[in-house]
Amino acid sequence: MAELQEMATLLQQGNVNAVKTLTQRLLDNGVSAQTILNDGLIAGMTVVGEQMRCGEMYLPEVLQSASVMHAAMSILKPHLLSGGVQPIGRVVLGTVKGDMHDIGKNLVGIMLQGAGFEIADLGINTPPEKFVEAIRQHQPKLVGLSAMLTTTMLVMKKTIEVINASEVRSQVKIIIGGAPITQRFAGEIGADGFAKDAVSAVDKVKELLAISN
Ligand code: B12
Repeated sequence: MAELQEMATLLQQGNVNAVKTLTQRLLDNGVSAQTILNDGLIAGMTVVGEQMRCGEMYLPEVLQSASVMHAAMSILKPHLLSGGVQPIGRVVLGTVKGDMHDIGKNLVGIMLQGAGFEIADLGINTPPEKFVEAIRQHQPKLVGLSAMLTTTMLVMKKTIEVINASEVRSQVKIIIGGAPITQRFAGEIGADGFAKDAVSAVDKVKELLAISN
C-alpha cells in the first residue's frame, strides 16, 4: 500500500508530525495496527538500520527516527491491546546493561500486555543485579532480556549467570531476544527460550508457561 511505503519514508526522514497524522488516518480508514506497525514503521526502521550500517545515516538522525517510532507506537498501543483481559501472569522485562535500545523491548511488552500479562518494565541499561531484585520484588513467572548489540549479548550471558547464581532462578523462565540473538545463542547461555519478534514472543512465553491459547 502506497501510504505504508510513504510512512516508512517519513520515518526515515524523522518526520514525527507527518507519521503521527498518517498513523491516525490509516487507523481511521480501517488499516490494522499490526499492518501499520509491520509494513510501515518496522519496514522504515529496517532501512534506517541498513543506512546506519553503511554510514549513510548518523546517530542524531537515527535518534530522530526512533522518536518517530515512539510517537507512532503510542497511538497504536491501545489498538494493539485487546480490552478487558484478565492478567494471566507477570513478566519482568528489561534491556541489559550497556544497551540503550528499547523500541523492540517496548513492543514485546505491548504485545504481552495485549495477551493478558502484567509487565514490570525495568527500562534500558539494566544491570544483572537489578533483574534479580526485580524478580524478588515482582515475583514474575518469566523474565525477558533484550540486547541489540553484539557486545551486549555477552552482558546477556552474564545476566543469566547472575540470575542462575541467585535463589530466584527456580521460580522463573528466561526468554531472550533482540536483532543479533538466535535460538542457538539462547541454548548456549542457558536461556529457556528465544523469540525473533514480538508476535512470536507471545507464543513462546505461553508455551514456556504452559498457558493454552
Ligand atoms: C534505533 C536504533 C538505535 C537508537 C535506539 C533508540 C531506542 N530508543 O531504542 C540509537 C540511536 C540510540 C542507537 C544507538 C546505537 N546503535 Co543502534 N540501532 C537502531 C536500529 C536502527 C533500529 C533498532 C530498532 O528499534 N528496530 C525496530 C524494532 C521493532 O526491532 P528490534 O529492536 O529488533 O526488536 C524486535 C526483535 O528483535 C525482538 N526483540 C527485541 N527485544 C526482545 C526481547 C525479548 C525478550 C524477546 C523475546 C524479543 C525481543 O522483538 C522485537 C519486536 O518485534 C538498529 C538496526 C536494526 N535494524 O536493528 C541499530 C543497531 C542495533 N544499532 C547499532 C549500533 C552499532 C549502535 C551504536 C553502537 C552506534 C554508535 N556508534 O554509538 C549505539 C549503541 C548505543 C547503546 N549503547 O545501546 C547496530 C548494532 C551492530 C551490532 N551488531 O552490534 C545496529 C544493528 C545498526 C547497524 N546495522 O549497524 N541505535
